[in-house]
Amino acid sequence: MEMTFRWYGDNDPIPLKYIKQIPRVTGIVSALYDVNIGDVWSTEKLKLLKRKIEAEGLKFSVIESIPIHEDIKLGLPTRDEFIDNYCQSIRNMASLGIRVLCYNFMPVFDWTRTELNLEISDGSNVLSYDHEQLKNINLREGTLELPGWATQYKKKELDDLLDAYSDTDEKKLWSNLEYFLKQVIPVAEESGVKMGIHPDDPPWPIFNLPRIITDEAALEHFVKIVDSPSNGITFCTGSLGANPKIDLIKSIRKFGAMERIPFAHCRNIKHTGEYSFHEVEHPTEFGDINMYEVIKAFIEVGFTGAIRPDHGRMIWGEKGRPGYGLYDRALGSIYISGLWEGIEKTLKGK
Ligand SMILES: [Mn+2]
Repeated sequence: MEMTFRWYGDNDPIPLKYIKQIPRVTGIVSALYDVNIGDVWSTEKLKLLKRKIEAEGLKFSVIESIPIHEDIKLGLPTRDEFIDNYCQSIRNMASLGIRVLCYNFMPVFDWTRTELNLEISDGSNVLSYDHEQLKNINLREGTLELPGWATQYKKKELDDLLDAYSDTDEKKLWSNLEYFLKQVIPVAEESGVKMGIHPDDPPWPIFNLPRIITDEAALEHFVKIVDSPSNGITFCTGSLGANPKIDLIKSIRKFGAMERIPFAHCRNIKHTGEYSFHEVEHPTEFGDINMYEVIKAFIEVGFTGAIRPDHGRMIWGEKGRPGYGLYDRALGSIYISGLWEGIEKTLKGK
């Protein structure tokens, strides 16, 4: 297992030299943030980012994420050019020895929360999702001042996009994903890159937009679309765990044994309703995810990929990017490393 940490590049208030001081963290998960969606990620830009990371003695282990242009998700005729570009980005990262690519296939919105600053009992602040609150949001009206993401679209742009998706149901989204995978995965395989799709977060449809990477059956279907070691999953315990019907441990054992988990996100959440939850500190006792069993399953299945602590709370007065402060993610990371060492040594009997 390689312990990694997400870094948002030069605009991240957390410098690499701080990340390097977290015990056992050796890898960086990063991305380019100045490339238009759909354009090729050039070797030059990636090389520059890689140099910065390596200058601190860290490794550029995972790209998270190269966004997928909406035209690909919508299956528009323009998708072919964007898919060609995506393939070229994969070849470029591979040429620099970056071998893991995390991505997602969620229409319009990435991860979605209804509150970015929920205060929990210890006085820290966390991200939360309340389904009833989300249902009351009408994207066609209002000011679009929604937590985190909606501000990235202008009103007209969002309206057009929602219209474009009006005839895209789950079946069509699956078929558009299949079209994408059948062209991209052979290139990833040839280049020695493992792609890991991030589950939809939360794993159910929102705003009448379809979401498909939502449960065990979906993951099972997904890995079969292209039977290749490059067609894998970013196993995000927080995203998948939001759906209590998913047996996380069974899924880690199943897809891990198939060697289809190149990358994992570890995060704990607490359910507050059937489709509602808030995030919590990483250890088992604070949430509904048994992190001990999660790590044990990864060890027993022989997982050798990268793990990163996922979203953390805002603690100790830290201000920063929601979910991506330094302190609580560092605590999460050392907790996961501690579990790993303890369980691994116990299993090996030493
Ligand atoms: Mn995640």
